Amino acid sequence: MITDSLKNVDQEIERLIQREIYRQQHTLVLIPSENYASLAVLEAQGSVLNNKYAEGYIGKRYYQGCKLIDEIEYIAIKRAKELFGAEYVNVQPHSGTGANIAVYQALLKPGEKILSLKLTQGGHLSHGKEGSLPFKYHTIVNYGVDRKTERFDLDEIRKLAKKEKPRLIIVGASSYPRRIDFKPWREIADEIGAYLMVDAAHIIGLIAGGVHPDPVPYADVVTATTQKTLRGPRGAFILCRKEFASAIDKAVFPGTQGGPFMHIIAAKAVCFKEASDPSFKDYQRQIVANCRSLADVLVNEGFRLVTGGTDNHLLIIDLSSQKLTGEQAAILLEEAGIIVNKNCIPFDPLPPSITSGIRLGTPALTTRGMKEEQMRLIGQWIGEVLKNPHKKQIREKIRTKVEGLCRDFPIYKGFSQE
Ligand code: DSN
Repeated sequence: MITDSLKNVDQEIERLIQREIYRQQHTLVLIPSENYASLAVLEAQGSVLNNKYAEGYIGKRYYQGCKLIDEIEYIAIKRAKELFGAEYVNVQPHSGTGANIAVYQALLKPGEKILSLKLTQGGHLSHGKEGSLPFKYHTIVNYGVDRKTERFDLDEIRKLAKKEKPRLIIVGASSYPRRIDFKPWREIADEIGAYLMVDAAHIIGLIAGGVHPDPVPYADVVTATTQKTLRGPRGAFILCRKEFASAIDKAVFPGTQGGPFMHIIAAKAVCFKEASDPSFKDYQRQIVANCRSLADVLVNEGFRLVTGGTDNHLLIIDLSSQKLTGEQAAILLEEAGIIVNKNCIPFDPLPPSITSGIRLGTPALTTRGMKEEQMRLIGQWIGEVLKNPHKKQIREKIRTKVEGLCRDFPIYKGFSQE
């Protein structure tokens, strides 16, 4: 049985994977945290490295048979260090949330305070939302964005930091469409003697491509995922100053994880190699150019964007004046083959399960090779669908156009196009 193909062993799952290939190929993915990993990344991820246990770190494993595993982890670390200019790297975290929890464990004592961005104004669950692990073990204080500009107001954040005196300040967001300069955040952290952690999960590819300010010179610790703008496997890594290396390593293993996923670490190494290629900079530049172009079309179509636009890979449409909720808009767009997610706007009167906004991003479309010309089309289609919520025939018409565009920009050449 172990040499048989998936098709022979489990047709139910194989069929669903085939259908998912079809879905990915024939829809336009505008979820800013999604992307298409290369076949090389997928190959490493699906390799026999899956079979190996390697608890511990290079040269200090709790299992035999780890010589090649050590080489793979060494290469992944070396490439990440070079790519980001970091003093120290841990490539073992299974996920972004896991990496963040490991940082809290490494830097904080139970009860110590964290200052982070409010979830409903762009933050992330793992930055201390009620019900999360950090919420249970730490005091969480949130900053938000300015009501008028919808951007960070550093004077207000400095005042809050001085009043609350957190031990850790987290900068990082899941839905903040503007560039973040990390220097003033470092200054605020220094003024109150706090650690500065940057959660760069969303923007890490932009940072690697040189199209977003670099947090590494300013942060004590940077966490990031590999599957988003970095276009690698699902997983995470931590960059830190040398002085935190041992605490971070211990917090990842055995603090919060057991055996590392060596097939994923190999795929991370491939992803870091791909991100070091000069063409990756072009890719990142195009992500940002595409997002600006999409924003311009949407504004021309009459939509209000949170902060008025974008500097990075994502934007948020405020639908309050369209009399549509984010949930309704996301469902309507999916019917037309356009995949987005509902998202709170700052000071949203609606709960996160409904929302007044949708979040759109361009990393996946840009991987398909789409440029400004396609963004203009897609922006107009989004406008047509959202301005005609009661017209099913419009969604059907757009769906046909979407499929045509998808055929012109295949994701994986040679994969089933049916
Ligand atoms: N769930 C991710 C996102 O979509 O932004 C963050 O982890």
